[in-house]
Amino acid sequence: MAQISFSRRVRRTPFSEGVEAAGVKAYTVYNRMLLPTVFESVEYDYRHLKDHVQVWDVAVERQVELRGPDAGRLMQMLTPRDLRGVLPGRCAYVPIVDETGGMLNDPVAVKLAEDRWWISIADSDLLFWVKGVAQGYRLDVLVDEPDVSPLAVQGPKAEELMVRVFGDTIRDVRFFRFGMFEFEGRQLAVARSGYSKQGGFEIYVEGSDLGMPLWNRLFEAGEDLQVRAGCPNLIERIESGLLSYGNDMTDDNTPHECGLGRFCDTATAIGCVGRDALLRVAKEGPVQQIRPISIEGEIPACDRVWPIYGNGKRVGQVTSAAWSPDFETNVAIGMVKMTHWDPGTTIEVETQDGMRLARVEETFWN
Ligand code: THG
Repeated sequence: MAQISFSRRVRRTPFSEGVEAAGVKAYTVYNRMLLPTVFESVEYDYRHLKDHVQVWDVAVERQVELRGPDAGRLMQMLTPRDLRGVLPGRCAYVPIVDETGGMLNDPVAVKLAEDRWWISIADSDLLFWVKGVAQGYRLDVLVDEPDVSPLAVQGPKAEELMVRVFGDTIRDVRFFRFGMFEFEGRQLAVARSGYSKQGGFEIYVEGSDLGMPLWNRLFEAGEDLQVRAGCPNLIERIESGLLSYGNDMTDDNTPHECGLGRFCDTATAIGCVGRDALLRVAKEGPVQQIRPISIEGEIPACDRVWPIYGNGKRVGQVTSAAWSPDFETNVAIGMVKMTHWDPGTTIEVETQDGMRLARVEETFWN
């Protein structure tokens, strides 16, 4: 199989040295930056994540910083989630939509202060859209990408490891909140969050120079906890129903189709650019929606859209799939038309290796 070449256009991260020393076996490119995908093997990494603790280089979760008097107003223009209840010190998972109600990104918004937000983005060029909106509406706000690189600590022993590095008060940080914690004389935002359902934290490492010192400190402190380098794990994130922008949804999908209706308050999100479009589609309701799907038999890597058929007609597509050792089935995420989205419905999935029998499930596997 051919390799993908490295160059300046694919950015390294402040933790790349550590990732290489840990024996990374594969990367993907995300926000024009390297994101590890495999260390030992996807299945080995999965087992270790669920049993121990891992340190993840998720610097690709780039921050779009909004700073100035209009930061809050701009933030609310970007999302149909009503942000009035989001106080400084809190994070919020926020669908970002365009003027048609199409998904542009599904980031975590971090409210640092009334006049300062970080938007911790998934893989799309959101900075351009945010700068465009700010300029188009002549808002009094600075929009840029700061030197901030998240490092995630995930797994059942994550809290124990974090206590050893940041102290006992890290235990008081609640889910989707953050506190400021000292490392080498600098203050870093540390949130209880992350792209797994195994529990853990994300450290927003401000200043690339701190990257390797923090990486090394975590590995020294966690030796007896069997800490390993890890990365967002394909199997675990499908089991957990964590969506991947660009894979499971694109700008062709509304938040409601993505099952993100619970993060929309379209009626009260005054100023949201896509509000009118979403009010229209929300009234009718979506005609297709993300569903958990189990697939029978052997499956290849899901590196393309797999059409779904029901009664011989196309009724959707699978966009993520993997063998789950714990649930002993292939777990998958797909977009399914209303006629076939009820749990228990039997469907067929067309992989590059042929047709497979599949079933729409009631819930994700967590
Ligand atoms: N953390 C941070 N930035 C990120 C991600 C992250 N940017 C890219 C990508 N991940 C954005 N996508 C997601 C998807 C899911 C979640 C977070 C970011 C997530 N969802 C939980 C859920 O769906 O159960 C919790 C949502 C909630 O209850 O508010 O955590 O992982 N910094």
